[in-house]
Amino acid sequence: MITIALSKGRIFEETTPLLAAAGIAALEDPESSRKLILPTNRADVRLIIVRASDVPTYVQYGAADLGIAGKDVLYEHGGEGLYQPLDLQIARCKMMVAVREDFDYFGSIRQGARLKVVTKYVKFAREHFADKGMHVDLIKLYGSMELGPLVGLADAIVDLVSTGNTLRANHLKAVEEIADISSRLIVNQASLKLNRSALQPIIEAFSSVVAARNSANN
Ligand code: PRT
Ligand code: MG
Repeated sequence: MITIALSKGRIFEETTPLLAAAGIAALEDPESSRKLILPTNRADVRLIIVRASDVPTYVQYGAADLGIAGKDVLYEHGGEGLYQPLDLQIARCKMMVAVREDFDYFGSIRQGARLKVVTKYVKFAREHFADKGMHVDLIKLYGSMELGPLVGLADAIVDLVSTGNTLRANHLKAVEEIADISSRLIVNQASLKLNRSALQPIIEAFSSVVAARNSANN
């Protein structure tokens, strides 16, 4: 049995065409089903639906052979035990620093102010501000970072931005870009050694879709 760990929402949606290229289709929709283990059209393949930030953990310990996770999640996880053969170029966004529209971010940095920053992405944030030589107080949140600067919890946020609609709706502005984010295929290292003949065709099918999309965009 091959087990593939996915999160519902954007990753599941953008993975569906990749699975189709490998001849795999879920038999139920995770948005409407309450099942955590979804059978597929192939008796030897099943999908497990977990939180986006838990995908690397399931794959690391071999509870799933394959998974798909954002670079944000992989970086915070650390990547131990994971083989990362392919950037799938899906669920793209940017890791950014944002502040209130009326906050003079670069002015406060020039004055050497010690900023308070809320984020779910503590490793990204710590490294970004260390590279800039800035001392900040990092406050860990698990969601809705955008609220932090609006209620005085923080001066800045480090969060993912795709359309920018969430920032605009909350009168925030992006002031710095930290990284381009997309999702990667991750593989349990031991599974790949023991079960290469079953996993390799799936990896190759995903890889052909990515290559075809890249050449269509160039
Ligand atoms: O939602 P949950 O707490 O369960 O977990 P999650 O947010 O980690 O998972 P999910 O499914 O929302 O995201 C899965 C992956 O999609 C992330 O790990 C990213 O790699 C990627 N991704 C791509 C995004 C976004 N775009 C994105 N826009 N993840 C989150 N967002 C959020 C962002 O945090 C912000 O709150 O969407 C909001 C901003 O979006 P815009 O379009 O208004 O700019
Ligand atoms: Mg989310």
